Amino acid sequence: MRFDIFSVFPSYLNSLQLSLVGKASVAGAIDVQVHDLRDWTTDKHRTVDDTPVGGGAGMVMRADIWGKALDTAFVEDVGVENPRRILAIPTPAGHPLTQEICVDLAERCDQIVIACGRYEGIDSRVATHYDSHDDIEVFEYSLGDYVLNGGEVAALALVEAVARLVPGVIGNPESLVEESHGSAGLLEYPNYTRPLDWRGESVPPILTSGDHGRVARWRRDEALRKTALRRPDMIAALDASTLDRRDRAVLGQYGWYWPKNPDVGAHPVRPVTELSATPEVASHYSELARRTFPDACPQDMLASDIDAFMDAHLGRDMFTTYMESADWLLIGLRDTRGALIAYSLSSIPDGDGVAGEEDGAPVDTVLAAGPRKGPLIELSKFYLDRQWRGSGLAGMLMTATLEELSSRVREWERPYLWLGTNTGNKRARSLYTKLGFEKVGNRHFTVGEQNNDDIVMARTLDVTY
Ligand code: 6GU
Repeated sequence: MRFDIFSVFPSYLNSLQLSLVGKASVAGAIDVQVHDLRDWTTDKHRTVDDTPVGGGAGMVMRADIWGKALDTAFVEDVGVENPRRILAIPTPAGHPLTQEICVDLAERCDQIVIACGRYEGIDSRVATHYDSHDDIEVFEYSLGDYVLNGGEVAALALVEAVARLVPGVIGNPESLVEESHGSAGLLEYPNYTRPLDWRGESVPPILTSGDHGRVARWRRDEALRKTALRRPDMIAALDASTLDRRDRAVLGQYGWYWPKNPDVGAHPVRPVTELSATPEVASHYSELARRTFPDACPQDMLASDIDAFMDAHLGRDMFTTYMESADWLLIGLRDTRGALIAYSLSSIPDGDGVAGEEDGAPVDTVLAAGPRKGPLIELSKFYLDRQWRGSGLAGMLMTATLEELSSRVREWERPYLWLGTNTGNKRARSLYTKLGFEKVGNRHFTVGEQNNDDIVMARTLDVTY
């Protein structure tokens, strides 16, 4: 790989003679040539810039000087036939430079020519001109969202990032595998060495346990945590089908979820809680309700009864009522694209919080079941769209529901949340048990003509599972 760097401060690039890049040059794995742009000027003052056409502050570097300089690099024999050449131009207005791009450049290029601008940059025709050459690709790149005085630091960064990926430059290519921005798509886990105790800080004991499996798992947990905190954009770009149960437990703590059996290439999402939905989105709720309600009904229930029930309780108008009434709490979860993926609906008794006996509300059942006192809130609906079941999202929805209910009934003494679920719905029962509910009794629940046996479960509002 050959690098040609053009700058008005060539000595800025002397550091390329140091360290790994310097050694790789001496060994011949790479060839780095630095050029002084002023060598291509013809006037006494060796001028490389002029005022911007159209007016404005600063100076712009001249296309004619750059053209003469760069032409000399692009006719260089770089030791292969039909070399693949890149003109890299550092600029804060460029594409963000990434590890993926560096890997691609290291694999695909024979020569990288870097044109370091100063002042307000290089006349734009330079990029356009070389881009029109079939054998040259122009790549304008940026190191990040801040402004440097010139491209030299960015040239050093590009040479170092690409050169270390050229075969023969790094002694142990294995060290490239686990590093940040490597194939795992995560930031690297923290590293430690001796002394094991330093200024009162010790090395995590698991690392000295000798248990390689547990060390690997700990490192992955830490990499996931660090990435979740610092680079949520990288979590959102992960392939969810490559993440395991333990990954889910870690990322769930930072609000990330994905369907239980994600398609290959599906990404984790950080659902957003919708606490005060307004009637414009009532149809989102009724559509989700109509998709999910039949799943909670017993096998033998008549489709016509289910439809009639949904018409009466889960239509758009009903959701508008739930949204507008202080007696109901409706909470939704939306995915990254804004689609509604889960909701809960709670019925809050008014006044002093003493519930009435509606629809077989089992006040007595719940109160009789234990040393419980206080008003009862009914968790009337708690539904996740199908692909989200078993994803852990139910925990997020329950936490949001409990927290919001707690804040609404702060003055109540020991409030309880209860629900009825069909006796045959084992999945729901085991979920509610996981979410802190206990069975406290039974009730009958009528859908259409049919009488259904429900179990009644209850829990306190404090958020601990
Ligand atoms: Cl590549 N050049 C300059 N001048 N400033 C920058 C940059 C590049 N990347 C971030 N800031």
